[in-house]
Amino acid sequence: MKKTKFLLALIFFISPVSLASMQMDEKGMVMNANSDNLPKDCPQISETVDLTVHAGHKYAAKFNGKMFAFDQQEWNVKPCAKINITFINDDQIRHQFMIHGLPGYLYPDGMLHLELYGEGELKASLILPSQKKTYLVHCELAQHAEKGMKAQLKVGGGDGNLPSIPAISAPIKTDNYSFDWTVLKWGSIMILLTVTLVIVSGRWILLHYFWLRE
Ligand SMILES: [Cu+2]
Repeated sequence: MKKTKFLLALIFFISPVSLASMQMDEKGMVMNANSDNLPKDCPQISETVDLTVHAGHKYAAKFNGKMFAFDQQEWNVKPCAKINITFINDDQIRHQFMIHGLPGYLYPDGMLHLELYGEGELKASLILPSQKKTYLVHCELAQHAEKGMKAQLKVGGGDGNLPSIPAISAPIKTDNYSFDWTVLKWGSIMILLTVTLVIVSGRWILLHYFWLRE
């Protein structure tokens, strides 16, 4: 009897978790994809967009001080659009494509999560609500977003820019790449003294030993 109660309690406890749909294999995983369920505020799908997103180190090359990036930093779709995402990881390390702020009744934790453990490709669909909103897209692995893997998805023009999107918005905390001249203080004084000494003594040697002899 106790065992049955325990099992029932366990099932009750686990069941909300099972709402989150998840596909997983040896190369990656997709969590909370939704290709059929319309958001409450959408009478129908307004447009279907095929979106290919690349993730990799090479896409960060054009951004000063960045290490990882998506090939694009912004996408624009209509309210109630369905997006068929093809996520491609060009690196040999893990990368994610996560969209945050989605309605919780369709996407548990308000999130769509695609992840590749290395080079590869994944597909997933989602349907967006009608609200004009800017959704955060990023890779949540430690330091990947801070190092550039951050983007935004605008629905109906969005509701502004998110901070720290490479080449789109100013960072919250700016990295400083200016040269610290104070480290050169003593070094430069020594160099200046040496150069002056060489010039002065050189002139003196030339004057006294060669030119003035005759
Ligand atoms: Cu990453």
